[in-house]
Amino acid sequence: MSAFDGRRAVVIGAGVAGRAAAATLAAEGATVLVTERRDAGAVGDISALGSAGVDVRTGGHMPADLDGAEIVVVSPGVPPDAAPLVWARERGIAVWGELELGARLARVPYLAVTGTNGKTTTTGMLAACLRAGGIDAVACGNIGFPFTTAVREQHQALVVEVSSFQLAIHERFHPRVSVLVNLAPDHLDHHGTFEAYRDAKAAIYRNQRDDDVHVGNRDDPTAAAVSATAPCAHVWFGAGVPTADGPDVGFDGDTLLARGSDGAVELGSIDGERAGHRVDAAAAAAAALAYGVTPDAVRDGLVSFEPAAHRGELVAEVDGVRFLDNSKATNVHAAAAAIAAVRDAVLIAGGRTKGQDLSPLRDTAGNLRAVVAIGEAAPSLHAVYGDLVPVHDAGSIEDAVGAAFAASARPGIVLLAPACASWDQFASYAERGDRFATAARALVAGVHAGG
Ligand code: UMA
Repeated sequence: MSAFDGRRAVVIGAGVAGRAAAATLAAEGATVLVTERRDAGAVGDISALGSAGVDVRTGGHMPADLDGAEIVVVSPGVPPDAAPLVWARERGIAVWGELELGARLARVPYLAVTGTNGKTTTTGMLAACLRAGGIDAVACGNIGFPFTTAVREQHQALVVEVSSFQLAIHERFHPRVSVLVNLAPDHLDHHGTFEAYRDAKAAIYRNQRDDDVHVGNRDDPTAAAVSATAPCAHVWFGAGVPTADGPDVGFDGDTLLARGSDGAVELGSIDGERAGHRVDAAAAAAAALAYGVTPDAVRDGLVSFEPAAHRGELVAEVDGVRFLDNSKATNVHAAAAAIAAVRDAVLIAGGRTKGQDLSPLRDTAGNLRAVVAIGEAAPSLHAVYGDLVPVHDAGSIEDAVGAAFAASARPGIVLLAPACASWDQFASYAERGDRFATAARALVAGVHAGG
């Protein structure tokens, strides 16, 4: 009998995480209600929940939704002060996130990856290294495949990408190996302060003990300070050559190396398309080795890994103008890294700032010939760049593509690196990137027609 048999659970939010949590709770024998702020028409097809015996109430939250509830499971993006969470706390009902539910159901060891940027690539690379080492491992969590679904499948290990939203409210999440890839301000509208965001990230290792491992970034002082206090063994990665005084995993030129008892062990070359993922590769390799995967398997895993979409890929080339989609650059740190890799480019940026200060982007103006501003952040982008490069406004991503194409050199680069969340204009960064790519490809017709 499951610990959830006959218990009444309420899930807040009918997005990806909420649906997964509801289906898992129902499969574990709980009586489940999903309550969703949006109207039914906006939520999409939820018939699968009905088939699984889950009740769904759309169009807003009401105190009566919580009647009889023993557990409230909250979707990661629901603000901490949202009304249903306040009601639950007032009534003394336990509020869990998906990490808590997943941790209570996990039957196999799991590794966890967090950080401000590069989480998804590191998670994918780490899972690929484990699989190359003969371990049936799956990447899950914030990456888009919910942890609460993955725990019910048959695997030997899980590699969980965890966000600050998820980490902020767990109690029992206990990874064997945890990774903090890097740390810079993000999601300040959700957490309130950078300190609260940082503390949420630090919660990744809260339950780790002596025989667990935390992997930290030696070259990121903010992240390293957080990593240093992990209550378990440490492994460090960095850009330098691994030595007794340097990182345990690092680089000599493009060659990734790990410090071994008989000198350095080669883990392959991180060059070509992978050159933008050096930090992620070093972090993933360090975590895989810490989990017991052999250097040969790490090398094979890194070679087999295919980076996911919206992380700087070339999506169209029109009249000598290359369109690069880095829609996943949803904060200043990620956008600045993407802009640093281009010259004389037109930047498309903007969206919801999430409380970030965009002014550090001023340092990137030397790599740009123009900026096209979209979404809520447009006034802030004028303030950041207005006295340095021309800034144009666009009401939609399609208009932005047209304006950027017009402003670009021939040959030239148009870079989508928004530095902001997509949520003011799109359902997700993926939708924003897809529409950017579609609009860029559509320019071909116009160019051939002489437009
Ligand atoms: N909602 C309510 N009441 C509220 C607030 C929201 O009902 O008061 C509803 C919304 O109307 C919506 C649902 O809750 O229907 C949205 O839930 P959500 O924002 O938690 O999104 P999900 O679709 O469940 O996706 C979440 C993660 N999203 C966020 O953390 C914002 C996904 O990460 C993740 O892949 C998925 O769970 C599976 O675990 C995305 C993300 O952008 C990729 N993450 C952020 C990031 O990476 O920076 C943290």
